[in-house]
Amino acid sequence: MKFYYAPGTVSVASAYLLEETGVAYDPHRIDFKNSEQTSPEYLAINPKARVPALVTDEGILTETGAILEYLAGLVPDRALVPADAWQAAQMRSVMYYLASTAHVNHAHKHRGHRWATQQSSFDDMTAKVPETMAAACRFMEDTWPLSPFVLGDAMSVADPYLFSVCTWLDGDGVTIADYPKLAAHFAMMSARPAAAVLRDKGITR
Ligand SMILES: N[C@@H](CCC(=O)N[C@@H](CS)C(=O)NCC(=O)O)C(=O)O
Repeated sequence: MKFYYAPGTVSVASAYLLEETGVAYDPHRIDFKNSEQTSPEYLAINPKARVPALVTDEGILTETGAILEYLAGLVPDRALVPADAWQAAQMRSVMYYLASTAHVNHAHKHRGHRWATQQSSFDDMTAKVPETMAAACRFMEDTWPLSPFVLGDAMSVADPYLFSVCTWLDGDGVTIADYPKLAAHFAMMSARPAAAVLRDKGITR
């Protein structure tokens, strides 16, 4: 499978799971500095002009949550989506929160042009990011098990998703050490072999 990513983005979540599961993939880096995500060639792959995108035998898949669940389905023995309906819903609750709140908070730092046109609006949005990301961290710390995995004893696809978001915290002005459970989760995920491979490949910084 061909996997389109950019270092330091949410595509790290899918890259992590690809490494964690051992599913074979061919990584293809999209050069944000040269706006490759808006090139005609890439728009033919993902018309949303975003990463990640995964080219499978069945078609092209976008959206982190969908890619993660697809990969989990390829390795059913790993049980990365809980069989229990309540646990599976808890996992999706985490993932929807990361996608619709934490990621959107983070995007206000450099992607203000999605929502506004004035430089003063961009500046205001950027200035707010440490506060909104800290609020997200407080919510996650106080609400999720995170012991050691997001859902508790067993790893799920929510774990690499949270890992990718935590790679942003330092740059977003948040001190992860202020959130001991989150910090322990990030340290644990950073110490797994999959994370080392991502560092070697330059997919995480
Ligand atoms: N909901 C999408 C969001 C993907 C997304 O926003 N990716 C960002 C990187 S974190 C991107 O490709 N940005 C390119 C741009 O804004 O030009 C997902 O979770 O996969």
